[in-house]
Amino acid sequence: MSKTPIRVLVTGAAGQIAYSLIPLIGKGDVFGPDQPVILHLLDIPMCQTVLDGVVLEVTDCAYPLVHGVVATVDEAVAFKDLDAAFLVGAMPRREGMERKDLLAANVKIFASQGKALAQHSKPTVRVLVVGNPANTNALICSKFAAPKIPSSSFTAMTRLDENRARAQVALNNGVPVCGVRNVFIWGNHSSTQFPDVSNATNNGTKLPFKGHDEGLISLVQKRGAAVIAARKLSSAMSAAKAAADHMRDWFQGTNEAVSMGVISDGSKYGAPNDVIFSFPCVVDGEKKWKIVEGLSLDDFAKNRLKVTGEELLAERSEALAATGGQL
Ligand code: NAX
Repeated sequence: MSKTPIRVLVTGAAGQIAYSLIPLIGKGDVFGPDQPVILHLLDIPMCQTVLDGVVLEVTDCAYPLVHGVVATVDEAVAFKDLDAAFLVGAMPRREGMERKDLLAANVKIFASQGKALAQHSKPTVRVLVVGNPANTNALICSKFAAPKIPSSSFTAMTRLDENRARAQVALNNGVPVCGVRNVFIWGNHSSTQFPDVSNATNNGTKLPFKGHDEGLISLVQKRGAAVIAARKLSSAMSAAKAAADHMRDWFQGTNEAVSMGVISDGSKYGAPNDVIFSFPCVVDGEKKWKIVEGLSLDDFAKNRLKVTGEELLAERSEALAATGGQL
């Protein structure tokens, strides 16, 4: 018997990440080769025409698994009965914009989308925030969706950073990337993130660890800027692939540890309480993630986690201030 279609939202649907992400969803790479989807596509009114064009192309792709498309600029329509949401659309940083203005603009967007999730989506919806600042946007969104949707149903994407680091480990060791695992991103999806290769394995065998590689850490932290410098556009193909990897592992489960920005309760690895912090996670068959425990952190790593945790706390206070006392 064929499965009931699930409703999957992509926001920022007229943008460049969505243009690479929608095909991965349509082909079954995310929710499985036998899981039909109804695509919900949201963008802002200014981008309505581009959104219409995306719908023309999705239609022309004739994906067997796409059982419907709901393209809209209305949040109430976009968030109706969702099973999964990729929140990709966000306010980009404009020239001269300070971090606090950027945070305030995004708080407005993610507060509104949090309310819309609570009001219109299924209480079991799983929400992946890609739009930057992804960790803090996810936190704000979860707070406005509470208590109907648990904070554990909100995650932020650090999988692109993990994929970048895995690829570098593979290159440095002269092995194909497919066997490389246990490369983790800790903390914020920002330049304070800590790419940690100390546990890296190839085909299940531990790779030699000769101390933290500042070159690799810096390369991963600055990779987004390198792509912009070369392409004159930010990462889109790789960002979409990472978003698909993240949601696939969340929806379908994984025994392999993968990096996910998840709510921290302050009890693991010294990360602060009540921030969305990237940890190594595994996911069970019920779509429940769990932070991998028992990894050892040396002083270098502990210090990096402290720095990125402090940045997340600072972002949180600025974002909460921007809610104007609503939280
Ligand atoms: P684009 O500018 O190509 O597309 C963004 C789209 O979002 C636009 O069509 C815009 O109209 C729409 N949008 C803005 N506000 C919206 C709202 N309130 N509701 C619905 N749609 C809205 O950007 P793109 O390259 O697709 O990047 C999207 C976001 O991903 C950015 O915030 C970017 O910083 C972030 N990224 C996050 C990454 C991560 O690892 N977490 C990596 C890639 C990427 O840089």
